[in-house]
This record gives sequence, structure tokens and C-alpha cells, in this order.
Amino acid sequence: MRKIIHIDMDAFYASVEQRDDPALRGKPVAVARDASRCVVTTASYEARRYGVRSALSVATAKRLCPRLIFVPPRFDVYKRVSAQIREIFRRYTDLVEPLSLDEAYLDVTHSPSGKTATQIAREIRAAIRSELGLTASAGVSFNKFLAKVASDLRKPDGLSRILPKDAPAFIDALPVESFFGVGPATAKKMHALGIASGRDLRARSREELMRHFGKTGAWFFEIVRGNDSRPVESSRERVSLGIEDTFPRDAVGVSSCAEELRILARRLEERLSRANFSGYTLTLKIKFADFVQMTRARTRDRVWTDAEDIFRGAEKLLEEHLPPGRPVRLLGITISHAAPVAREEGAARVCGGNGQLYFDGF
Ligand code: TTP
Ligand code: MG
Repeated sequence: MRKIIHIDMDAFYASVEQRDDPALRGKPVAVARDASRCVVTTASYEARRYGVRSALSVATAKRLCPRLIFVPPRFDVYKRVSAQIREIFRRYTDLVEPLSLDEAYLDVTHSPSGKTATQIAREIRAAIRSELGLTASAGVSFNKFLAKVASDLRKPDGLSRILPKDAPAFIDALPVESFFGVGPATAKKMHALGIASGRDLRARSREELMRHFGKTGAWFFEIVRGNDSRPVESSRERVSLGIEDTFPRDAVGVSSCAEELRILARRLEERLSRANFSGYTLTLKIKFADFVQMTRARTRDRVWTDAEDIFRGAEKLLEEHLPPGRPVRLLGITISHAAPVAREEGAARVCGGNGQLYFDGF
């Protein structure tokens, strides 16, 4: 039986801002640039009472909570805090799999400390509080799926544990939306089939689930029985991260496309930062009105992280390759080739998906 911990920081960006500026404490705070085209990255729990959440437009957020205080994101600070959190995790195990800046799985089955998983989770939460002045929620269980569900149960600032003996009843009561792999479309399909809870899901045969959901059906069959053998992978490296958008109306010409590129570049910067990812290659994707698609890429010896820089790189590709007068329906930008993340060992080696090594003169 494995011992897995899932840790997720509470209102991460907003909590960091409230920690660093006492004037923001106890107030409804949204981390976002205060511009109509921007979206909220996250909201403090005070703001959530008004319905303000991640991904809401700034305009909607203001309508829901007129007193809302907007704070522009400081990604470099969040990254630093994220590294400090991981430092705390590594006191207990090297088997740490970060999912984003504020979230990670830990496998403490063989933790040398001899402590129980719950004890370790408690100590990690206490260390995050006393050393970093922030709160985290933790879930403890025997697989990733249940550990993650557990960390959400007593959020914010909570710790929950799902023991093997309690798992079946617990899973039975879960709404299907909570199952890993069930997005809005699958949830809708399940409801149409009369499957609303774990109990409903468990009542169906593997064959039936596979008939409706293909291979994923087999996964649902297992997971609803508490079988999730996905390992905690400490070395998982992302190889690319991209973003794309279809225009409401087709765009013609470099300047109207460039406007969209600027927005994409800004959103991509945020995503890169959240994933703590960067890379050496920028790929521009252009889909024309007739659905024919082309990609053009540029690789250089510095990584792409900054929105303005990404925008200029993409715009240059656009200028070089966009056929004049041809209507464009979609543009996308992808950054690829995992960059060496700053590690204390000073390792500059990173494997891309194809196993190649990339060096950046470190
Ligand atoms: P989450 O862990 O999803 O959210 P959170 O930490 O703000 O709040 P909680 O866990 O207490 O529910 O995401 C972590 C950070 O990632 C979040 O602080 C901001 C960023 N983020 C975005 O930028 N955009 C998004 O759409 C989401 C969901 C998160
Ligand atoms: Mg969080």
C-alpha cells in the first residue's frame, strides 16, 4: 500500500500578495492586471464570497464585487515561493511531482523519517506556515486520485485523509465530476446515462463503460474501485506549452493578426510562468479560412518567457510567412524544448521528448 500526499496552496497568488502587503489582508483581492481584456488569475477567499474566481473577466469580477482590489501578478515572486515549497517537500522525499507552481504529489511510502504520511503532511503544512507565512491544504491517501480529492475536502488550510477502509464509501458518494478524467462533456454524457455518483458508476460493467467511453471507460471502472496505480513521477518534464485562438471573424493582413498575437503572447506568458516552463523554440501556427494550416518555427539560444519578446518573435514569423490577402481563422503560439530549470546542482541537462539534450551555455 502506497502513501501519497497531495499538497495545494490556498489562493496561492493572492495569499502571497496579502502576505507581502499587510494592507491587503482580510480584503477581497484579485490578482490580475486591471484591464478590461484581462482575466483573474486567482482571488482571495474574501473575494470568493462574492463569486470572484480564476478565469473570470476583470469586468465581471468588478461587477460581482465593486470593492475588489486588483493586484498585478508578480510571477517571479510566485516562482521563488514555489521553489521554497519544493525545498520543504524534499526534506521528506525526493519523489515529488509538481503539477503547477502551487501543487504537488509526494510519495512518502519509503520516507526515511519513519513518520506516518499524516504526520509528514502536518509537518509540511506547519513548515509552510512558519517559514513562508502561507497556508496549504493537504490530502493523504493510498493513490494520487484520492490524495487529490482529499486535499480539496477541507480547503483552505485543511488536512484530510482517506484510509483504504473508508475509500469505498467515500468514492460511492462522490459526484462524477470529481473523478479524474471526467470533464464537462463526459460528465454530461454520464448524467444522460443515469450515472451521477461513484455508486452509479460502480454499478456499471467494464464492457458497458468501454462501450460508451472507450479506453477511458476502463480507467473509470478501475478508479471507482480505488485502483489508481499512476506513480508519482519526479522527473516528468513538459516538452511544450502552447495557446491558440479562433477569431470571431477571419482576419486579413499582418496588422490585424498581430493584434491577436499580442493577446496570445500575454496569455502564454502567464501560462508559461504558472507551469514554470520555458523553451528555446517558438512555433507560430496559422490556420486559414479554408482550414489549411501551416506552422513556422524559430529556435534560438535564449529561452522565450516574456510576453513582449514572444510577441515580437511571433510577429516576425508572421511578417515573413503570411501570404498577403489570405483570410486567417486561427492563430497559435507554442513554446517547446524544455529549458533547464535553475537547479542547485547547476545541471544544464534536460531531455526533450525526443531524448535530445539541450544546453544553454550554463
Ligand atoms: P489553484 O490551486 O487552482 O488555485 P488557488 O491556489 O488560487 O486557490 P485554491 O487552491 O485555494 O482553490 O491555482 C494556483 C495558482 O495558479 C493560482 O493562485 C493562480 C494560478 N491560476 C491562474 O493563473 N489561472 C487559473 O485559471 C487558475 C485556476 C489558476
Ligand atoms: Mg491552490
